[in-house]
Amino acid sequence: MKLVKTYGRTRDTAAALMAELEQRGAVSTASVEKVVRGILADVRKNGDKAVARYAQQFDNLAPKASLLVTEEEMQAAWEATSPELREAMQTAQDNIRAFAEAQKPREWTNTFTEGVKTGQIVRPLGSVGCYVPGGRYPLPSTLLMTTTPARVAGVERIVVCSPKPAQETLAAAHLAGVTEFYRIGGAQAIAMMAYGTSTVARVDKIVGPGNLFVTAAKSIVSTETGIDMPAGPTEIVVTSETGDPAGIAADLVAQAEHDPETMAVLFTSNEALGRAVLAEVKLQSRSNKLAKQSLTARGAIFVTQSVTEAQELTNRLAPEHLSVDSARDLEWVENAGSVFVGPYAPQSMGDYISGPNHVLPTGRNGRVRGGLSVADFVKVITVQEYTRKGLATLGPKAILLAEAEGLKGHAESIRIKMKPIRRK
Ligand code: HSO
Ligand code: ZN
Repeated sequence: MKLVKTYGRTRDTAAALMAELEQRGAVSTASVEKVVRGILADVRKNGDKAVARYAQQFDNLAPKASLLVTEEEMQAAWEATSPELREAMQTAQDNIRAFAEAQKPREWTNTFTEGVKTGQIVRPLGSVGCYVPGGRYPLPSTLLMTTTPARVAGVERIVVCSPKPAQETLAAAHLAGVTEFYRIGGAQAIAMMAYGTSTVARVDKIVGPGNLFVTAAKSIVSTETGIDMPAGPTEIVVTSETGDPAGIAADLVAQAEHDPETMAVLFTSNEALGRAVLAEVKLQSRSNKLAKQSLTARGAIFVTQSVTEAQELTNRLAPEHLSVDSARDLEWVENAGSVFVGPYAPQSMGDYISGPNHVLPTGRNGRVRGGLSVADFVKVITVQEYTRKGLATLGPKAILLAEAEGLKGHAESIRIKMKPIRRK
């Protein structure tokens, strides 16, 4: 982890480092795009055969082994899980569900003009594919975070793909009521769900985080399949003036252990705090190899000239996770996936159990959307209904607008409906 001041002698270094961190979303998937396109094309053309070949090659699946995990396997995994862990999973699921219920888009109708009723109806997607990463760590929490809002939305078919699923992941799948689970990962899993094969039907939308290959594959298939967002390697920003160095360092080290690509940043105008966090991070990451690796590559403490500058730089990075000192800070937050407020809100609580989703926008996508939510699993369909009187009121103005655009047929379609209907 390095410490740079945004002013004085290190001003240019700080600006260059900031620019590098801002670029990372776009740059990183480009490096794997060619390989990924090859895998996608292969699966699209050769279907199950290609999928099986990649599963053997990348996930060491035995040639005859079935990709489909049976419900009995998931049940057995649940039964082999300790009662304490089962209860923790249950509590996590309850909180994720309650939060998703509260986020559900509502149906409504309103009459803004007499005789013109407008509104919206909400319908679930027909099918979704939830990607649950399995490489470095088993992530049963991600299985709950992706499937629970889908279920709350009312999605009928929920498919899960995860490479080499651990017992804990299978147990979570049982708890979530998953019935279609494939042990496959990477770009080939995304291709299978996006294009379908002769044994696996395609899905309407693919959600969930993943490594560079998965993220690149999702963005490529997004021209024909819905996706949630590019959720790539984790990012943490802490923006603090008064925080506790040990607590801040612990959050940075925690997210840094996910992936060598993790970005971990502290913005503060308080130089003493910056230096104390630097020392703490060294201490706390000593025996955490992965965390050390990512903190060396993309760990930075920016000591800023002012509090406002720290806030501006934070919004520029639009981080996946953001920790701030108090609720007053929410006023300046413009871009972030999820915000953690105060000294007693470890980011890891959000990873597991608070209720808000941990599938969050990375690579500066916090500028355009927040985390995965039940809204990602529904369509909000708009509705409009006219009475004759309503059409008589708004029709003439619409005709003027249509004529201004030179669209005669549009104008005429309104005129004709404005006349009384002749019944034969
Ligand atoms: N921090 C990750 C989610 C996660 N952490 C899962 C632990 N398990 C991305 O938000
Ligand atoms: Zn995490």
